[in-house]
Amino acid sequence: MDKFFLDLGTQPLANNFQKNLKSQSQRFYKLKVIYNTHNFFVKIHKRISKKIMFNSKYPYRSSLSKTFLQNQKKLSKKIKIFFKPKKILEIGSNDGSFIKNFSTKKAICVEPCKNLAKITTNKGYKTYSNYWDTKLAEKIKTDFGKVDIVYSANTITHISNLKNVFEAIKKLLNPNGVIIIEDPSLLECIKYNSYDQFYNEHIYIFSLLSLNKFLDSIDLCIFDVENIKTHGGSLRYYVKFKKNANFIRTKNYFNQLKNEKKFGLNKLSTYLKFSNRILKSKKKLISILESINNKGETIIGYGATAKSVTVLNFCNINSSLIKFFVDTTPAKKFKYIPGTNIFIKPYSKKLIKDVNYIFLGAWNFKKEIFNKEKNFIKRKGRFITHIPFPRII
Ligand code: DWN
Repeated sequence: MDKFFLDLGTQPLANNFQKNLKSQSQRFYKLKVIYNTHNFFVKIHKRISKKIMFNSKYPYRSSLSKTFLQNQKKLSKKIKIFFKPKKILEIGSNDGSFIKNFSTKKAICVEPCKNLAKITTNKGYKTYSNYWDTKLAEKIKTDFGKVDIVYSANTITHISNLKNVFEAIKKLLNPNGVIIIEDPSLLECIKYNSYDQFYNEHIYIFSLLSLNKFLDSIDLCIFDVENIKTHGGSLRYYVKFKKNANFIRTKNYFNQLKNEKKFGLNKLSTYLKFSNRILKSKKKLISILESINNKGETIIGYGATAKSVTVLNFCNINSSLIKFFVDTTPAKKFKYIPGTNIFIKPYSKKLIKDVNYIFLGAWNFKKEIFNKEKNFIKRKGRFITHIPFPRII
């Protein structure tokens, strides 16, 4: 049974960055989060058409973070050593941050956003600029035959029809093949109050509990999981056909399942408590920002993430509290954060030179950013974060 537990108000599309404020009168959608007591899935209640969200204007570029690139390089090495794939397919290849670790002869990309698909095509990778479904899987099978590894990071949670997603993968995967999926971890999200993982693109936030039950019902089996640090705490799932006897369930798998149950991811009360914490987090963040502004200090934001859009719109934060954001993404510069009047300036050290307070929009890259901004920290500049609770660091 579906149970509402969190109301994040009305939200614009998290990646709909606009050049002028007039077009900020864009559509807003109610954002409510649901827990299903039967299948343990946590999902948002309203689905927006994929064509509206993922099109040729999609700005997010996965190669812009060093941390992410390093993680993907490390995983690629592991895949080559352990699984020795002859053919690998990536669903949601973005700008090729992962696939670039594989030869163009072995790798196939699927990326519906044409602006991104163009990047991997230009690098010589066969890239299908289509939405992932059974029809596309059939086409790829005809063109290339079956594959040994299907990899997908931060994509499957964005697709509404999970049954179709996995039926499509099953069509294309060799009987001894492996599916590797990584997405934000529900356990980390609930533990660390990262309510900003919920936005229109993130239809689901997976747990091992929910995905396990679902995949089991369609003859697939998760045999291993890894807790990884990307995107504020993600889970990497290793999945095989049930009939494939090559892999057995690991200690990590059982530990994760135990931890999720121990934390209460299978209980509605856990989500209701989380929702209460989020209401407190909202009040506290506003009061911190207001008190700094009242002292006549300026606050700027760092990293115009999709997550920030949820926070800023949920907390009604505008440019009177955070003057502007800096961001390295080319397609976000000189635009406004969706739903707000906060402008995004292209990142430069100069912009940070004279401010004393920075709101960490990209809190998931805290380590990388702290490393980059050693001078700011040295001169006693302070960061503001809302994760795991609002505070000045
Ligand atoms: O699932 C999704 C994830 C993977 O990416 C998508 N639906 C949308 C997007 O979410 P996000 O925008 O919250 O992702 P990030 O990776 O947390 O975004 C980081 C942002 O911060 C980028 O706009 C780049 C920016 N940044 C920066 O300006 N300087 C990041 C770093 C590390 C920096 O040093």
